[in-house]
Amino acid sequence: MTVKHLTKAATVYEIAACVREYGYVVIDELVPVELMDRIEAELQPYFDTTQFGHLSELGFKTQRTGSLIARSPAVHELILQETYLGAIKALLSHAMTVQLTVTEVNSLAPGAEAQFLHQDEMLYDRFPFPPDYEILINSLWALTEFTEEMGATRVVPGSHTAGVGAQFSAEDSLPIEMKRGSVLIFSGKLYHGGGANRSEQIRRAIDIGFSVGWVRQVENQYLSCPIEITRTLPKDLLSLMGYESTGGYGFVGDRHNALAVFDPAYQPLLKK
Ligand SMILES: O=C(O)CCC(=O)C(=O)O
Ligand SMILES: [Fe+2]
Repeated sequence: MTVKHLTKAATVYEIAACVREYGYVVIDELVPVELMDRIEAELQPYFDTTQFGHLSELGFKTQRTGSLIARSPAVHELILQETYLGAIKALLSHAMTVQLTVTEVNSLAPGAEAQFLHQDEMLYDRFPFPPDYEILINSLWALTEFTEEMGATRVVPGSHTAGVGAQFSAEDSLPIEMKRGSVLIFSGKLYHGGGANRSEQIRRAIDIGFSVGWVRQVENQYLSCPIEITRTLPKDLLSLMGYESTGGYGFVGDRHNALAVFDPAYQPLLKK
């Protein structure tokens, strides 16, 4: 078994095809290290004050620093990276709307133990979604380098077809080693977990997750970003945060598009 890697020249279709076939793909050095430096500088004050996890599933030596839209303007560039977002939208194109479901940095301190292998989809009450229906696509950007020793995320290749309740052991999994600025994109059905950090360095992943628009967000985007900041954001980001309404869900007032709260130019969904 080898880890599936693509270069940053890969097309949206190649990326989506890999995720469909293997359950995941790594795109090497998709964004410059300089963007990672800016994100790190913007988030450092929050890293310094984030508490460690209080559940073994979340890691007693793992910090999860959220609200990245509000806290790091540079993260907006990451989320809106064209090839990356194009691939995510292609993988969720069966949904009327695609939304951000989580934005947080997972920091594994030295001594952090390996996380249990799991499917991210299980967050939704372990509901057995159809095997051919993707509810969420997750991604982990390497804010620091990812080596096996530092606790690189481990994936079980092809396990996205195994279904709810499948059992895998650490030997079935591979470490996703990658350089800063690279990204691991994976299906919500893929079995994976954070590795054990046996190094002296902190391993940091920027976890940006997307889901179909009709499930509840894992991280509440409406409250994670103060309205004063939300008002300044571009429409593409507002839509991803969940402020895009369809004819069926997400409206405000008299069936108005919720985006009209920020700019009346976004027309009501229904014309008089
Ligand atoms: O940080 C990681 O390597 C993976 C974390 C993860 O999969 C999770 O918390 O759901
Ligand atoms: Fe996970």
